[in-house]
Amino acid sequence: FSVSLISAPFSGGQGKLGTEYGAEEMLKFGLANQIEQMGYVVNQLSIEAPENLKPLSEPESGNIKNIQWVSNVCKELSSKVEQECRARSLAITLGGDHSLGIGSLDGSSKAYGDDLCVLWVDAHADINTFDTTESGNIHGCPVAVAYRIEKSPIFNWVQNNLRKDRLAYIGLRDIDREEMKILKDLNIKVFTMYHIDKYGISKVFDMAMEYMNPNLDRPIHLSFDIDCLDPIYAPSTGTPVRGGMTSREGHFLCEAISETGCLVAIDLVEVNPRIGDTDSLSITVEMGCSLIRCAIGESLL
Ligand code: DIR
Ligand code: MN
Ligand code: MN
Ligand code: MN
Repeated sequence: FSVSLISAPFSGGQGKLGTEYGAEEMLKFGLANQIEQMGYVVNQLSIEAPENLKPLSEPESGNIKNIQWVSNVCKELSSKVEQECRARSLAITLGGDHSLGIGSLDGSSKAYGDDLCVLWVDAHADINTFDTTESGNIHGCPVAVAYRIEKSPIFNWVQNNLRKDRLAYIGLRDIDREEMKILKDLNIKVFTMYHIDKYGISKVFDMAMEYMNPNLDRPIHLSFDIDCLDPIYAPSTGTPVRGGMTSREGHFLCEAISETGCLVAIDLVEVNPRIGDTDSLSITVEMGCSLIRCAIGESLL
């Protein structure tokens, strides 16, 4: 069984420099070696350098930042993720910011078709359209773009069979008003921090599976924004929100997904080594690596 680590050193989906170093820091911490020690064959690859994918100029796009650049980078990532998924290697995208989810979901869904189930684990819903976004940061929009809720022609290469009834969120606690409306109108399955407090993370995971993958026979893509965790456990990230998941809740979730045997792709995004001091950095980077290892079975007997 093999694992593909796909570095995606990109920060153009949001306003803070630094997420482009997330992948590098996790690799420097020894992630590839750690996964090899677990007995996997590791393929290390990288997307084409985002600097080389920068358009000469951006088209007029209202307040949306770097729209063509984000599109180019995500298209490149999509082809890498699709290729690794088709080779039946577990495709792990090391971000980078969460706009990359447009590319990674497109790639895995092109490889696995409409069976694909997506768990979006995040403090934020990331489902703004280009009309509803207040920040203009595309890392707040990837779900809308990937699921064709936002149909901007710049992203017309996004043509996949993702199904909104095979998507569930876990960990939300900072949802924009317009996002709330989209989630309700489209009847999307959401487990917020309230549900984690009320039922516990184990029950929440079971409910998510019961909803999208009751027989555990469909492939799962885990899109993990490190800011789903409380900032105590992941301080080096661009948009921290208090009241998040504990370290154990995050790890439990990864272990439970691993236990299904259905995991085919992971995104680990929004680690920003430029935010906070060196302690914050090592806490966050170690956390990212540890979560990935748990998701591929480190702590299962
Ligand atoms: C906000 C924040 N909803 C936005 N989103 C973030 O910019 O659209 N996503 N931080 O990760
Ligand atoms: Mn987030
Ligand atoms: Mn907000
Ligand atoms: Mn996110």
